[in-house]
Amino acid sequence: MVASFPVLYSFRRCPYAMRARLALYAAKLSHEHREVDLKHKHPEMLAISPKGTVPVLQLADGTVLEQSLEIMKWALKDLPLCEDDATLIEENDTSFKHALDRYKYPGRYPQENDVTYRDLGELFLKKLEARLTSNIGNSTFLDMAVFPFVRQFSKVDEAWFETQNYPHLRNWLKVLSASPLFHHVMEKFSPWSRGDTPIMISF
Ligand SMILES: N[C@@H](CCC(=O)N[C@@H](CS)C(=O)NCC(=O)O)C(=O)O
Repeated sequence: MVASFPVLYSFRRCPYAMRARLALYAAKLSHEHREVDLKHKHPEMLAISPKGTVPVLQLADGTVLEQSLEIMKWALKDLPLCEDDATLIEENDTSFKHALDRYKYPGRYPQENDVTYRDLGELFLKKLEARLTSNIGNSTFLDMAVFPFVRQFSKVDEAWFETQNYPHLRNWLKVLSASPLFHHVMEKFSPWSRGDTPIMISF
């Protein structure tokens, strides 16, 4: 059954779901929130998106958006995304995410321990640092698309990160982390079950 508001299947700590929520909340798009337990995914979600990843957004007309960037583009139709930013987002989603996962969970990739994934991740941080000399924390498409991932990277070893030469990046993380928008999207919800009173995010 299709609801009268878009329905978002989400997981609080997933960086892809976080960027989708940032976009929906920044655009003030009212929707129903369904928190997903990734170990027990809802049949309702799998029925519309069998690939089984979050976020998934089902629009009121039944259309299903099952990639975080698709959801962002739908929500932020009016926010410009320039070529350079699209290239950085692509790098975030490929080589930076690859390095982030291995830096964050070295035990999961023991065969690859000879590579310093922090160094590989820093290739991206350096580009972002250069890009952030202007226009920080304005909640542009780029900010929202990469912030959840860079935040995760910065938290793997905060003491190390604090001493590195990323003044703009650090400030950008600080501004966005302290923003009402970020606090709002990080609200905690229990996993949704059919029959629950819908959690409406209303604007
Ligand atoms: N390309 C997808 C990636 C989404 C993704 O990988 N989400 C993770 C959580 S962060 C997920 O749902 N994984 C499935 C699982 O853990 O079972 C997007 O951009 O939306």
